Amino acid sequence: MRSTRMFTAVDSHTEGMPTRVVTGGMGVIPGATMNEKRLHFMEHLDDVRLLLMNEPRGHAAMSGAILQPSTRADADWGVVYIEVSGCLPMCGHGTIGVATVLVETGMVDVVEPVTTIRLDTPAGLVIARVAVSNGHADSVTIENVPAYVERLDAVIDVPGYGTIPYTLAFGGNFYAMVDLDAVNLPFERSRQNDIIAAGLAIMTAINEQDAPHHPQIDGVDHCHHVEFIAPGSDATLSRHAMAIHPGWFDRSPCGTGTSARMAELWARGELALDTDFVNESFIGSRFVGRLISTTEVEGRPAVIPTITGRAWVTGIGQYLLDPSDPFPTGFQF
Ligand code: PYC
Repeated sequence: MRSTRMFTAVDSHTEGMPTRVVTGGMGVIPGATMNEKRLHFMEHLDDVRLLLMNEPRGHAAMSGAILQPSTRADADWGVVYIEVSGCLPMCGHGTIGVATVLVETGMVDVVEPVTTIRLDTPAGLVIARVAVSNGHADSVTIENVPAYVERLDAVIDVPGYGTIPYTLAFGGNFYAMVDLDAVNLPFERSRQNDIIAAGLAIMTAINEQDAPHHPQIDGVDHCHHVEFIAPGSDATLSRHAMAIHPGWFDRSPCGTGTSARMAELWARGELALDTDFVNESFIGSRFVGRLISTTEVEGRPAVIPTITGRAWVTGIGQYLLDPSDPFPTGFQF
């Protein structure tokens, strides 16, 4: 066996969605903040993401998180998120996976019944409270960065689809929320290719015609997520299909998407603080969200969301790169 790279990772899934938590092999990424590390990684180290996320080590909907030393005094660990689409500023299912792995591997001091882990993410400080019994991480509640609505009840001209109503909100990433009825598609996995095609057309139209920019987080300047809301959804229980660039669905209920959706429902006056909101994924798995306080982001009314979900450790692996491997950055099929 020969290898020029070796990464150690603990694999997990959060309500169906994988998080490959990279615990070794990366070293310290340059950057004074976690977002600077994310931007440096994207520019200079992206081959690592491609190796670990793409086939044959990953797959078309692969996602992960690289552990880093925190850059802030008030956090325990830093995280750079990686997935097939790039490096997100924040990932909810990924954070639930990271917190579960940190507890179950003993990489943090484990306290029962609740272990609190403060995470330095590119989008800001995220607090994970892990419910632990007999050493097992039973569930994780993350306190997310501020979520806010950027555009309520906007419309966009989408070639091939006409004028589509949408709401754009930030919950750690920008989400365009669109009723599935608006693109005349049913909430059925048998129509997943059509739903992805509509999602990609909508995100392309938004990015070409009116790309969003986060006022405080450098490099957050596009919409790569379309949250298609299923008929019958309301502020108590919402079902959705989350279409993600360049063409896959979140298997989990999407923590940052759930945050954006709650910000929308709050802006409409439909979701009050301290009220449970259940968000269901395309595969039927669920997160429970809550809004715990209000704040503001550069003058925009904003809310602090919490998201509760579960993750399970699925394996521990060492991922190698043999120098003769013809696919050093993997491939997408
Ligand atoms: O859970 O925030 C999330 C997420 C983003 C993309 C996939 N999952």
